[in-house]
Amino acid sequence: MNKTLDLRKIIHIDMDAFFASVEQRDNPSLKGKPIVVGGSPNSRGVVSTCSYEARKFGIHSAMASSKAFKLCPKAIFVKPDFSKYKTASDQIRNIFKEYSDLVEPLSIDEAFLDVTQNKKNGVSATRLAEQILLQIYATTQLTASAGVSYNKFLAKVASDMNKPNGITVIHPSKAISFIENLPIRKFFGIGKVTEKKMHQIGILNGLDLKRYNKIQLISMFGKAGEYYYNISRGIDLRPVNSTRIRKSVGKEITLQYDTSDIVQIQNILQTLTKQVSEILNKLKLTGKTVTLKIKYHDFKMITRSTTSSAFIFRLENEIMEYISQLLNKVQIKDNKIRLLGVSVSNLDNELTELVQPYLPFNDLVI
Ligand code: DCP
Ligand code: CA
Ligand code: CA
Repeated sequence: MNKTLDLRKIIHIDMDAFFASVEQRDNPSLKGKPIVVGGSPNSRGVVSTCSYEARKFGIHSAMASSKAFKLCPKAIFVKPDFSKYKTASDQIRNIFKEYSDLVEPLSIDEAFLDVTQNKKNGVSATRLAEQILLQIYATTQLTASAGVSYNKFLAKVASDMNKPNGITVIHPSKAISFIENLPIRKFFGIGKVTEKKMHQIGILNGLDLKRYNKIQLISMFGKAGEYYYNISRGIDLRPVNSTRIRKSVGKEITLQYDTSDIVQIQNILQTLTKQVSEILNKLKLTGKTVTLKIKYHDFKMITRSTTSSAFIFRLENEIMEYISQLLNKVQIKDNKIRLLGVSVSNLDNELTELVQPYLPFNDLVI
């Protein structure tokens, strides 16, 4: 594709306050009120999301529920019901497929659509986005927002500009000035850590970012530097991928109480290993690499891996044998553990298996 002449039409759709909106839809007494979906405030639970009414109090995803309660004591706390969210997620994906064959779900509540070639000939991308939002509402009674532009980066950033129930179009002629004025915090693909690093060296917006050349950015940020260089110039040639390949299978869990009890730790790892093995079996996958993840009481996180030369990891016992060896090599005694994870990667698939949407089960407690 010609770098300077990217003539695609990309739409990014993202549901508004997704879990919270589903709960308000299904229980009208919650409508118009500050509600928090997630763990209860008197456990170690976290906020999955909250209604827009609750956001006014400063509550947001991944915040401790106890803190959310302090910010807004009158907020109503609702336990997540993942089966309802999955149903709505499937419904919106079916709608997307009516518009294009090139649909890439990015998580449970959002997707990219490449509508350069679409199934509703002769209609502009903006009109298509309007139709999709209307159809989502008619089918699910939920609202979504859309971003329309010529690449994924711009479409994704745009969908967030006019929430809820809004459409933002970034025309190619406006893209450069839009990016120049965009705060780094809003850049899709720049996480909190990188944002902080950029702020420290005075990169606050797209224009600041553009002042650095490619070599400087790569020396500061590694491979991602090239991506930053390109997006600051409105260039993002990543295709919309309707067939992403699964890269790993993993399970992790936050413990209800931090522990250094080795027997308890082994039991939990056995349970996680069993779950991972079941998924591998179901998908008929084997892997070469086993990884143990540990987060300590002080939030320090480590991962330890073993890679075999062959695809040998599918069965529970085989995976567990290596997990136990990895566990033997890590320090536990003086630092209690708050989270454990097991994953198998380097999979043998050439499958066109869709990546399962990541469901943040941080709140799972055993
Ligand atoms: N989610 C979660 N834990 C997180 C982030 C999100 O459980 N740390 C869940 C709850 C959200 C859903 O994923 O409803 C979608 O996440 P979004 O980031 O798209 O947030 P929302 O849809 O809730 O709000 P917005 O309207 O800002 O998109
Ligand atoms: Ca959303
Ligand atoms: Ca989302």
